[in-house]
Amino acid sequence: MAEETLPGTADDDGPDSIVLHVDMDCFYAACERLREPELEGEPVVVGMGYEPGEGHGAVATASYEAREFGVESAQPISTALERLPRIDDLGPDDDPAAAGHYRTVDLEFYKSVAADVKAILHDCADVVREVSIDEAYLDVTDRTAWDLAASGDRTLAEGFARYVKQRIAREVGVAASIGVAPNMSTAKIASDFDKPDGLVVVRPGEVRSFLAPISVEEVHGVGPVTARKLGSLGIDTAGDLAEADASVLEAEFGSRGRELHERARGYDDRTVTPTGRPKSLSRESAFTDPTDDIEDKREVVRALAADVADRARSRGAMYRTIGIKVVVPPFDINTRATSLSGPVDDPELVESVALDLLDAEFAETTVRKLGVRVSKLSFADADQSSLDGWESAEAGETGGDGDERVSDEPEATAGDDGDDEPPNTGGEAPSRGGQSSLVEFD
Ligand code: TTP
Ligand code: MG
Repeated sequence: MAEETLPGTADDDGPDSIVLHVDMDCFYAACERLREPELEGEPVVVGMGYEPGEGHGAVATASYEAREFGVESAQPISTALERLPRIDDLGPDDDPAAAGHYRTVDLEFYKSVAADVKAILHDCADVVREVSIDEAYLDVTDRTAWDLAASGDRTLAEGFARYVKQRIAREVGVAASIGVAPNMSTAKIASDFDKPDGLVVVRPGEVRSFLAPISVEEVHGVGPVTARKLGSLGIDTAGDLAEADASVLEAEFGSRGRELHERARGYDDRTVTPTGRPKSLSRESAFTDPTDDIEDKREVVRALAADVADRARSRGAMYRTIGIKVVVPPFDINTRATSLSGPVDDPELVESVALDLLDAEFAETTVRKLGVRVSKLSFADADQSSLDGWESAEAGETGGDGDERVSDEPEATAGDDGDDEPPNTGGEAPSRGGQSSLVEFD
């Protein structure tokens, strides 16, 4: 179907992407129901500190039945208990219909359920960006299409999303809400739009009209502070934001203002970048003072090589390229790499190739920072790699040299959803929520 591309409705350099945002419904409570099916349909609160005498703690999540009583995430447990007494503490005259089941957070169990969900997601998409324990973006552009299915009223993409949802429900037993859209920020809003058990599809031509009535707080990158400021400018909905004068927004919020304006108008050119399956594994280390001493440099490269090879092995990753990075003061970044004939898992080879690359060109160079990277990864055990991906918050780790970082990430991440940060904060600082920072070589 050769539809003309209207300015502002689609990107100009290719077909519209198909992004799924998957977010599990009342996830911890859903996990508790897996092992206690009798909790199905009951108000369930998962949190800490509800035992008599404990008195403090917070709600992690509440089932939708418990939310009816005004119980919600991050609430003090004392407030939750006032609104929804614990069923075990009821007296003989109390009404059991107005009481809830309280359970203690068991993160290990929830992680294991999450790993099962993520394995399905990796199976359904080529690119999966895991955002939190119960949330991920999938790029499925190459797996389905925006075309209408044979029935005529639904897109193939919708059928694909329904399939993902059903697989999670059947194989793991927990419910997901899914948003489908041509970009990440719209998909995220869509997944939240009809929770629980939602499936909301926003087709490429519908993005702006879908967003228009939505509160600005829902727009990616708008937190409470920005929302208040926007409110004072009379901007309450994404539609208001889309129609606002870009120069006014820029004056108030800088370049971020323009970005928020774009988002509200349905533009979001971020691509889904993977977390669960890194493209490369690297580690780098800075010298306190730049050095040209070859033995000092070799020693650092050996340690970095051992570390990278070790991590590759623990993730079940084989590599076909081994490279180094050499930073010459102040910021001259040099990378060199050697390609192998096939994938290997060979720590000694990582060390010898990295040392050869160092010796060949940088034996006498004064360096500020060195790095070692393995890339062109292939994974022997996909499930293990996705499980690791859950916990990929290790970037920004500091080591003995004070500026040592680890990266499994191909790119800087966007700002966290719902946070009051600029949507495209890159840079080397790790952002909130376990996202990684830009420490990739190239
Ligand atoms: P969310 O996806 O925010 O919430 P949810 O899955 O419980 O409910 P919804 O149906 O609205 O998506 O968070 C996922 C899990 O993270 C949640 O089950 C518990 C945990 N969590 C906390 O521990 N504290 C919090 O403040 C929040 C928001 C979540
Ligand atoms: Mg959730």
